[in-house]
Amino acid sequence: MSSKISSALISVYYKDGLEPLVQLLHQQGVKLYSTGGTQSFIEQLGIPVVAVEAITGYPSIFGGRVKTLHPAVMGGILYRRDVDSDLEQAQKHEIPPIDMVVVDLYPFEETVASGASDEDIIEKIDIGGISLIRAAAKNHNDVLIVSSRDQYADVVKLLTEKDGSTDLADRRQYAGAAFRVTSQYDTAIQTYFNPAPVPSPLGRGEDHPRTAPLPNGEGTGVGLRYGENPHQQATFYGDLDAMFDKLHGKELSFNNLVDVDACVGLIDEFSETTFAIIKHTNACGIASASTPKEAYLNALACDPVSAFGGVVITNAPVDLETAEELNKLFMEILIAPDFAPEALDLLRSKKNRILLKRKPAELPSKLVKTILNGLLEQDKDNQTETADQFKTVTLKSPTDSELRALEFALKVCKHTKSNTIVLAKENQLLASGVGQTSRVDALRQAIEKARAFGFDLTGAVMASDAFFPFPDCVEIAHQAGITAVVQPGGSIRDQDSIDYCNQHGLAMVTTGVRHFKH
Ligand code: 93A
Repeated sequence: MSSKISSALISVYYKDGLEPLVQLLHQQGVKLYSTGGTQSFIEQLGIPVVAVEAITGYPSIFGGRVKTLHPAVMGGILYRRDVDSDLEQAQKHEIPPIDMVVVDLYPFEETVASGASDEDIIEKIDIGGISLIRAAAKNHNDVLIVSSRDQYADVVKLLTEKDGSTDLADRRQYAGAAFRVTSQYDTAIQTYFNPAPVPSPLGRGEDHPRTAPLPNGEGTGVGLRYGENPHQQATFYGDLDAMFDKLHGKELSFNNLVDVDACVGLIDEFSETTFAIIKHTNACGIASASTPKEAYLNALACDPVSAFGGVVITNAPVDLETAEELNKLFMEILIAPDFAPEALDLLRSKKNRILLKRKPAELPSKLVKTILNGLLEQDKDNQTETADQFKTVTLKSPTDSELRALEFALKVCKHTKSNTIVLAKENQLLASGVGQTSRVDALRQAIEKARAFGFDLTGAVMASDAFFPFPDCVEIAHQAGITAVVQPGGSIRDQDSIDYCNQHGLAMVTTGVRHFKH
């Protein structure tokens, strides 16, 4: 139903951008009502405007807290133009119709962000404006609500095109936008009144607990110092306290948390005593051994250069002799299920090093990431293939030692960015090629790295996250001394790689399971 606007109430905090709308309404013969500051602004434009007090018969009182909160104003917006008794009552109480409402609310969030006092913030909780918006949106059958400065240009276009009238569909659309405005406004207020508890071990210090509502509107997150880079804001949503006790060190950063996540996923593949060192979510060292010290030293030996500033994780309690070795490394974080008291004393000697004691907590089985204007959800890659599931496809079978090395390499491979090739010997990573656009590049990178750190690849094994499209990888691997290979298989040219292995005495097993990680 098209209806012509004959009167409008305008009450806006920021006046900028308002002029073209006011000019148009004036040209279209709309009677304008307004509140103090807005009224002055309109008068300065030389446009006639009636003070809202002329409707209410009341001045603005209590420092402006009550300006438009009056039955004559709310009634003028809310009465139903098609209900006889409403029309009669409006007439009886001399309530003039208000067909359009334009509001720009007190800037609550902006005031909070400015670091204003509690008193000033409370004063910026808009009551009258929000009531005007809700009333007009409720009665969108008869009234057009403009609830944001962002809408001025569109409203000018609409009223120009329709010569000062609107359709019910237009008004309903603006009502929907209005309820979004009021909802977000109230969410900001409730967030201010109910800040998220600051998680003691891992969250921000008490200095500035910036909080944000969860994307689904429930609960709150914890503000981090910044995101992946200092110019990016960031928030963590979740309960780290359930996973770790922080025993020492500074606040965890966004990148720390991402690496901690990668570490936890990797170490959980291993039941024997294992140490892993992570840089940018990939393992730059990992080894299993009979003692924690040996496991750590073997992990470090893989790439002591990258280990600098890394995140270290173990599945074994840290004893003093291991702590003495660990203490020589500059690391961001050390995660362990437990620490011997003397080990903890020693490791605490470095001020910024973060020490996390891991608790036995269940992790979600799903993984979510945002893409484009939505999100993707998938099961986590919780499948790990063991030697008894390997299918030997070459004439030669891997030796027992090679089988154990292949199992080890495959576990690491699963947790390394694709495309990846992982080179290992029994219980120790030798090198990996990480996040390459070609598998051959990943292999070449791995071989070069292993040699740079003094490893002889003779008798080493290779794991690939996906199949070999051509036999070039097995050829390069063989030339480097590698003797056994694990890969998913499934390429139409599998046989070319198998033939090469058979001709040169390599053992190859397939798993049938790809482990891309992006
Ligand atoms: O303090 S209020 O909550 N009480 C009111 O009755 C009221 N009516 C409008 N604030 C009220 N407003 C707000 O005043 C509007 O939302 C707008 O932000 C502002 C415009 O005031 P002025 O026209 O005096 O600059």
